[in-house]
Parts: sequence; structure tokens; C-alpha cells
Amino acid sequence: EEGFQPTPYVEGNPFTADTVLPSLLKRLVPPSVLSEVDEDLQRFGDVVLTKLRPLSARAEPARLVQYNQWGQRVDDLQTSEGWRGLKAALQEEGMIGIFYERKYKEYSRVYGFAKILLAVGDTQVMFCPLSMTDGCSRVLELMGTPELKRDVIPRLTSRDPNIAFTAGQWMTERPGGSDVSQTETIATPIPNITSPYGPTYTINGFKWFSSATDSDVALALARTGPVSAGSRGLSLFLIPLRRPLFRGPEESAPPALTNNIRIHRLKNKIGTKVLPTAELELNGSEAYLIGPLNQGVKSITPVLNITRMYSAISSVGYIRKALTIATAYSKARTVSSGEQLLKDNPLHVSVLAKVNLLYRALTHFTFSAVALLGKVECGVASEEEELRLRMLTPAAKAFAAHYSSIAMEECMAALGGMGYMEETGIGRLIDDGLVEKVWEGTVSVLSLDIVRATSKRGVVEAFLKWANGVLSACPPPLQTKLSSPISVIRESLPLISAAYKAPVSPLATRPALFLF
Ligand code: MFK
Ligand code: FAD
Repeated sequence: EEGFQPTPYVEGNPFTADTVLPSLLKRLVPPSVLSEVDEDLQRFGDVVLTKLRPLSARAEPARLVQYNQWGQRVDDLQTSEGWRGLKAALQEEGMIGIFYERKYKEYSRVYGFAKILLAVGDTQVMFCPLSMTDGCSRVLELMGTPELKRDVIPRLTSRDPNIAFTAGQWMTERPGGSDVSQTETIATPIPNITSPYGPTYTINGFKWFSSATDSDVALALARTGPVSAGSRGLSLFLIPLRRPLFRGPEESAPPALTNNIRIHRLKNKIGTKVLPTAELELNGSEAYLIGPLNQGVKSITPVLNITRMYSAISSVGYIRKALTIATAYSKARTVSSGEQLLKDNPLHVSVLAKVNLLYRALTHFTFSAVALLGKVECGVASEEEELRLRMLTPAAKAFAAHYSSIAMEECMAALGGMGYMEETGIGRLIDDGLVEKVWEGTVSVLSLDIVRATSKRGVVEAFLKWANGVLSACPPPLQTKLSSPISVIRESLPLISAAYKAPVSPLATRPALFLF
């Protein structure tokens, strides 16, 4: 009880404490939109502190009850109150809604992703199911029947948690997740039945990873062509997890999955423990074909590209949270015989500055892709911008995932022993953030995707034109002319390392643009 008492640190409102978002938003959003968005983000910063954080603290890993007391198979997935509360709170905040209401037109993506950046460290990976819900909405917007657009999109994008749906994505199977060509799940057409939602099939197979197991629908790949056709024999299906999909308002969703889906087991993961990732057996599940037959991989790519954007922003959001804690601690903890706060110690500040620089670089980099996504979805992007987005998406996701854990470990150590304690939450952030290197494409698979993207005519030219334009606007020491995407990477490395040594300044953040 006696002796030195450590001073608790205060994290503060994540928006007003943020060192990057205000200037980033000024750069990307016109003043008329900025004033409204700015006000909402300040309010939302308080919501993160007062509502989302307490809910997150009450979120527990889900429990799976496979059999009831009569020996019947029930597969009752019991999620925690905190998890359900987080989902509802984020739906009410318009996470998904903002992106389809498009109140701020092409700037809606920047606005919504700014909210994600602020919330991600305090929401227990809830943006995983929400990202797939977003991706599913986009696929249905692009390829759904008029009835799907009428009935399902409004649910997926709803701000009312009582009627809102979430969606999962079932691609990965035991023979391969990066490479889906050996998919074993089979789709069989039901003769003479066509639902208004599309040609109706039954699905049989085993899905090895299902993270949004508490969702209402899932987009899944299943084989409709010969095994010899590999991934070109797969089609995309919308699968309801329960039937009927729509119930009266008085009936809440039954916990068990009722579309002939069994939950084999819940995954035992390093992190993302609250997220109910499961293995699923599908034994004659009803499903609707989405998009053209045997073009399932291509049809699901809008989901991949949207969830990859969420992944990139999540990685950056984890750094934001860890850095905020480390910065707050530096204002509370003294060193040098108690004479000096850490924030005034040059050696310590240089450590924080390094992470701060990385955070700035990655935020500007990832949001440049987010801004392009908004433009493409609103039909106002040029062809060159569309091609650039195609390349930037896997690059942003891979870079952010790679650097995030490095940055978070620095932040953890910046609190000394306190950083290694569970209560700071940095440990959970690191464990959760690690998965960004794996799901939605590993770093190697994404680098192959960049190669795939650049093999399309015009992509490299569009990219170099843009990169050289950015470079020519930089101060002389950073000016250089690039001739290939490889040279962008090669030339950027010395610039980035030079920037690391420099004090944090607007100039030092510029090399972010050279990352890609
Ligand atoms: C909070 C964080 C948020 C994130 C959370 C989400 C939860 C996590 C859930 C998951 O992890 S879900 C599973 C995600 N799985 C993957 O990401 C799989 C990784 N593997 C790949 O991405 C492979 O590249 C792929 C499976 C797509 C390769 O399949 P294929 O069949 O060998 O691809 P192919 O034949 O090269 O391409 C088929 C078509 O799609 C081509 O078009 P064309 O038919 O016109 O030639 C390609 O150009 C096109 N394509 C492929 N990837 C594309 C794309 N188009 C646009 N964007 C892409 N990314
Ligand atoms: P593999 O593809 O076997 O990869 C193994 C290694 O091989 C990796 O290092 C990879 O980089 C490397 N590799 C693969 N191909 C190549 C290549 N051509 N060249 C060089 N190296 C290569 N999936 C879903 O569909 N839905 C979900 O909801 C979902 N949730 C998930 C939740 C969690 C927590 C995790 C960890 C995964 C989830 N996944 C989900 C699965 C995830 O998308 C896959 O694990 C991922 O795509 C990798 O596939 P894999 O596990 O089969 O690994």
C-alpha cells in the first residue's frame, strides 16, 4: 500500500488524439463534407471510449453446444452479450450502411473507413464479419437478382440491429485456401426449382474456416464443373444459414443453423478468440447461384478486394491503438531518477517517433486505396485510377499486415513490463493483428496477386505514371524517375530508411507514397 504509486495513463478520444487523420481527411475530402464528417468522428471517438470499449471488455469466446440433453444434434453457437452488443452498436453507427447509403458519394468510403480505424482496437475483430457483409452487399449489388437487391441488400446494410443481417465467406477448404482449385464441395442443381434469388442448388461439402458462423448468409464457392477444370469449375453461391431466411419480427433467429449445416468444431486460434471461427459440414444445404456458372472465383473477387481493404485498415488501426497507449504512457511514466517523463527523453521519443512515422506512412498509403475504392464504386474513377486500385489493394493489405506486428511490439516494449501485461490490451492486439498476415491472402499470395494485376494491359503504365507524378512533386532529395514497379520498391527502400532517421515531419511522411 505504501511507496511509489504508478500514475495510470489516459488514452483519450481516439479521434482528437490522432496525429494523422485530421490532415489526411483534409487532403482527401472536400471542405463541405469534412465539416460534417469531422463532427461525427469526434462524437464517434467518445462512443469508442464509452460504449464500444466496455462492450469489448464483456466479449467472450463463443461456446458451441453440439448435443442437447436428449442426445439430439443442435449445434447451438452461443455468443457473448459483449459480442452481440458490439455488432449491434456498429450496425447502428452505419458500419456497412454508410457505404451503401453513399450520402457523401465517393467520399463515403474514406469517412466510413476513418470510423473503422478509430474503432478497430476496441471491437474484438467485429470488422471481420462486417467486412464480409460489406463484400456480400457489393457482390449482390453487382450480380444479384432484383429480388436479392430488394430483400437482402437492405438487410445487409441496415442500421437497425433487429433486422440487420451479417454475411460470411466460405472459400477455404482442407486441400487449400490460397489455391481453391481442389475445392471438394459440390453444388447440384435442384431440377425445376428456381427461386427469385437465383437458380437453386444443394451444396455438400466441408468448409475448413468459417469466421462469421453467427451470420445469416454466406457466400461460398462450390464445384459445378469437372475436377479437371480446377478453379474454373467453381461457382459462387449465396447460402442461408437458417431457413426460412426471413422470419416475422416477433421471432428471433433460432440459435441453431437449420439449412442442413453442422458445426464440426470451433477453431482453437492464437488470437481473434472472440470471433467464432468454425469448421462446417454442409449436407444438402439450399443455395442460390450468384453470377455466371463456373466463374465463382472471379465473382467473389469484389469480396476479396473489400475485405483486404478492411484488413489493411485494421492493421493500421491496431498500430494506432498501441501507439496511443505508448504515447499516453510516456506522459505518465518517469525515468532518470524520476526526473524526466518518458515523453521528454530523446532516446525514448526516437522509438515512438519511428512507430509514429510508420503509422503516418501506412495511414496515408492505405487511405489512398480507400479513396480510390470510393471513386470506383461511385463510377467517378478514371480507367487509370481503377487499374491503380487493382494493384494497390493487395499491396496495401500485405504491407500493413507485415509492418503492424513490428510496430505493435515496439509499442508493447515502450511500456516496459507494464506493456507485457494483459490489461493494457497490447498483447491481444498483437495476437489479433497477426492473422492479418494470413487471412484474405498471405503476403506471398498477395505478391502473386500484384503480379497477376500487372499482367493486365495498361496497369504498369498507369501505376508508373502516377508514381512518377508523385515523385516529381517531392522535394529534390526524394526526386527520382521510376521505370518499373520493381524499381518503385527498390528505390523506395533507402528513402524509407532515411525517413526513419529523420524527425517526424510532413516531409518524413512522404516516403509512404513510395512504398508503392
Ligand atoms: C478485420 C479484417 C477484415 C478481414 C477479415 C475477413 C475474414 C477472413 C476470411 C478469409 O480469409 S476468407 C478466404 C479468403 N481467401 C483468399 O483470400 C484466397 C487467397 N487466394 C487468392 O486470392 C488467389 O489469388 C485466388 C483464389 C483468387 C486464385 O484463384 P484462381 O482461380 O487461381 O485465380 P485466377 O484463375 O488467376 O483468376 C480468376 C479470375 O479472377 C481472373 O479473371 P479472368 O477470368 O478475367 O482472367 C483474375 O484476373 C480474377 N482475379 C483474381 N483475383 C482477383 C481478380 N480480379 C480482381 N481482384 C482480385 N483480387
Ligand atoms: P496455404 O494456402 O496452404 O498456405 C501455406 C503457405 O504456403 C503460406 O505461407 C502461403 O503463403 C504459401 N503459399 C501458398 N501458395 C503459394 C504459392 N503459390 N507460392 C508461394 N507460396 C505459397 N477462410 C474462409 O474462407 N472463410 C473464413 O471465414 C476464414 N476465416 C479465417 C479465420 C482465421 C482466424 C484464419 C487463420 C483463417 C481463416 N480463413 C477463412 C482461411 C484463410 O483465408 C486461409 O487460411 C488462407 O487463405 C491461407 O490458406 P491455407 O490455410 O490453406 O494455407
